[in-house]
Amino acid sequence: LTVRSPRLIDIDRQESTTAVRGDLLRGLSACPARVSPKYFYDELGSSLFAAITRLPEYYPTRTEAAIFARHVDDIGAQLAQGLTLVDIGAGNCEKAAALLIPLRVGRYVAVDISVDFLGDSLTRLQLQHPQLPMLGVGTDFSQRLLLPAEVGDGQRLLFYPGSSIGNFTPAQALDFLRQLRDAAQGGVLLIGVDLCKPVAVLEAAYDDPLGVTAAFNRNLLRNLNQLIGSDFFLADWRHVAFFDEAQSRIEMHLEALRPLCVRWPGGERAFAAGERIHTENSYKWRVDDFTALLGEAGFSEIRQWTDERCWFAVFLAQA
Ligand code: AVJ
Repeated sequence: LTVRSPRLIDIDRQESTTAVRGDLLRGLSACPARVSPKYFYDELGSSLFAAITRLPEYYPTRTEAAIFARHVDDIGAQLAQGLTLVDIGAGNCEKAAALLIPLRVGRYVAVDISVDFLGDSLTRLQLQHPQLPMLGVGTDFSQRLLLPAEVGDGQRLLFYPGSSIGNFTPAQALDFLRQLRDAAQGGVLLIGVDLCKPVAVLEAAYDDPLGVTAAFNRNLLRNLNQLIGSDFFLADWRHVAFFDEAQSRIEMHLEALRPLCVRWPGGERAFAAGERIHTENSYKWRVDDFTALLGEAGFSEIRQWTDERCWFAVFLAQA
């Protein structure tokens, strides 16, 4: 038996490494220093994130999966069959894999910044669904979501699970939802959103005792060394994660353990002991506020499902 290998297109291949370099150097030179969370996801970073989703403290992935498992028939009843499922930030494609059959998906398109990781994930998934047309799209959608014509003209179900929307500030989230609405071309959006909950639960999820989240955060420095030729020494940096009530977000930082200087070809940056690099925000929403945001972005017929603790919500909305 031969199974076709899924087609892969890499949209940003030509997007010069100089753009990435410029972006990173600007952030590293800023005060306070910052690096976009999109740089977490090199191959090892993507694997570390997959490990995070299996941690007992990291509730979002399993809570969302339980919501889907429990309500998939109800969700499917709202949808036509044969839709093109467009998985934004597909990663290991695990979340969508569980929905392909129950939602009677006709075509699967996986979009992710990490195209190498995507290729492996899709090849595995194609073995389980030999008949399902699949396409992988490598693109950095964090600035601008543009889907190539190869996605096809089937009715679209845009899938943005895992509360990745949480990386955006509310203003950025509104802008991104509008882009999702355009990309849906009159179809629907299925999106997972992490909700406000006791601070101790949140902070444990982002600072686990096994240290996987710390490794995920510090791996960013390895990736930076690769990308810009810097000389970050990982043992000099510690993982910091806390909930900021005022902004309703988890912040992750890397904190210098001693005064140090990081060098790269053409530049350097000194850090005082305790100085931080801001690496991620993960906003936590209230159901009513996110419903309002979807409405503001132009979505209608908004439905929502949650777990019994109301820790996570899945929204379905008409584009
Ligand atoms: C992939 C952005 C949803 O914010 O929970 C997990 C990333 N960072 N642990 C999140 C993450 C640290 C994750 N998102």
